[in-house]
Amino acid sequence: MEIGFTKYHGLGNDFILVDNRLSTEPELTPEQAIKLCDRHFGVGADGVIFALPGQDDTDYTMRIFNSDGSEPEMCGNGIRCLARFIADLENTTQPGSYRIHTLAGIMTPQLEPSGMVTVDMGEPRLLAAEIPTTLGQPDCKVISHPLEIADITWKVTCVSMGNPHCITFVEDVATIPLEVLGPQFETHPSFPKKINTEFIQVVRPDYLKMRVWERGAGITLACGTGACASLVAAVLNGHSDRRVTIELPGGCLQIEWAASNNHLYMTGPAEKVFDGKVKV
Ligand code: ZDP
Repeated sequence: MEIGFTKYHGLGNDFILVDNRLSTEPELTPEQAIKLCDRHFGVGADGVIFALPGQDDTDYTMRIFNSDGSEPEMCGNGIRCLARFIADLENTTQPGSYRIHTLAGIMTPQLEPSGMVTVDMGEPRLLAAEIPTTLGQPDCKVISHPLEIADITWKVTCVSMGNPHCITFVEDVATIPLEVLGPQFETHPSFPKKINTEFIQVVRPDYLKMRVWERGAGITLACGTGACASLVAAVLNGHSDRRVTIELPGGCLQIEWAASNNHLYMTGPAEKVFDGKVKV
């Protein structure tokens, strides 16, 4: 079988987008997604995203497989790419917004006249049981909590943006051996659904630097849900303002945690790379 796809990226966090509007089930299996994401034997991507028909009064449903075939609840850079993909499918250049059903609830990406995409990412979840993590008490927040990994006691803050994140503040993100630490955080028994791991350097209260090891995908150049979770962690620890620029290896995202409604708003680019067809 041959399948059509379009490759997009948000700050180098890259995805294979599939027009899945004719079926309510993804047109690829997780095994096929693993093969297509392979950078040597496939198309190459951090994940595969399906644009499915909407449900519960939404315009579209988004599903995503990580490059290891696991299915996360949400994907921040991915949903910006999905919004751009839908606008391309609908053949519209009008700035507009979409209501997208995800496993983490309804998200609303908005195409800006500038070409950027702003997404209402909803509210963060902070209780240990909601992350989920076994650190601390189930009904308490996990803020600057000790966690021993690789013979170091890290002070971690946990935030769910629908998917789970563990954030650690460090002096200098450049010196963190991410490929060594990432897998140990990801699979630590304190995180029953595994974890996305962010290291954050506070440059100024309005400017953070971030490096990320993603659950199911490893080192990526950017992570939108991770950037949102990291802002929440920075505010909870008294390190930053509620509106920041976050610099990732692939570029910058603007993130705001609105005091008025507790929602996170993420603004960043989403760019088409190419269309293709591939045998699966
Ligand atoms: O939670 C997970 O398993 C993540 N790997 C999902 C992907 C997150 C993403 N990088 C983002 O931008 O939020 C797409």
